[in-house]
Amino acid sequence: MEFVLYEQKGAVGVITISREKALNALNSTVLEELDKTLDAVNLDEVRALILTGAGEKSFVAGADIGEMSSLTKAEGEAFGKKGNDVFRKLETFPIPVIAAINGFALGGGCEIAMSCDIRICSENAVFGQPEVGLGITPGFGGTQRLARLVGAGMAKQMIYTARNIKADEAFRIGLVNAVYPAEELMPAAEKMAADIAKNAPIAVRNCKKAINEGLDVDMDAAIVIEEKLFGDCFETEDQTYGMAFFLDKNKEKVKEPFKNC
Ligand code: DAK
Repeated sequence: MEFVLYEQKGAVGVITISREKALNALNSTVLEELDKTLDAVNLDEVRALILTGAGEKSFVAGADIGEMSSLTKAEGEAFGKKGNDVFRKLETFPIPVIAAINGFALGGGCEIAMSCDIRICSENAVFGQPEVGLGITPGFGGTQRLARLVGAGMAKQMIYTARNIKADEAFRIGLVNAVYPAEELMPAAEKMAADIAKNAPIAVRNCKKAINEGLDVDMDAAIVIEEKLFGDCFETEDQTYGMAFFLDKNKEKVKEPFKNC
């Protein structure tokens, strides 16, 4: 791959968008490579993913403005579909994805981070949806995901003004869960991913599905989704073992890793 690196560290996979010269901006090749990388993740072994950008300055500085500038309407639509498909693949990926945001997360960069389950960032991170200043609307889900994450009022302010915000403000409005000094960001992401990977994989996957699918429907339907996914955990080796371990009064016992994926 030219612009996307993938490394598996035990049960954690790390995807790095690596196009530093253009601050990791998303061109068609990056989007295609991201798609292929996700397809190649070994879901029998990997239980959580981290998505980050190469270098110290930028996570992703948006969609590639050079590539987009000369698109026709039909090409713009095709480019948008390519992005939306890969963002949706990330959002619905069976295992949790943590965005480790190490600098600029603008336009498509903010949007790809919002397609991940959890966002943490470095102190130098900058977030924004600058699209209206370029004559377009956010096109990779920004109008939808930002409003769901930070509320319609704050999303509208950020999108209409195209004003960037810094890490502390992103934390204050709930766009990121935590802010770290730059050198502590990846260790924190890896620790969080490892904490997730320790838990019962079928249960974690079902939690992701229940939260995502439940948010799209009313509470009565959401509870039915939860019931189904809750029931689905029973009779799995992990559920049998996890509960038996709790009930076992032997203080000397050591918890075994969960096995199923
Ligand atoms: N695209 C292409 N190249 C970019 C880029 C981008 N988004 N951002 C930065 N670069 C390149 C710069 O052109 C420069 O290249 P060289 O001149 O060295 O060749 C290099 O990265 C370093 O950038 P700067 O020299 O500008 O670095 P600074 O530190 O001075 O500034 C900056 C950093 C991040 C503030 C600045 O680069 C900047 O404002 N970049 C643009 C940020 C931006 O506006 N991003 C949003 C893009 S719009 C769609 C769906 C989605 C989208 C579009 C359509 N459809 C449904 C069809 C998404 C749109 C967007 O994301």
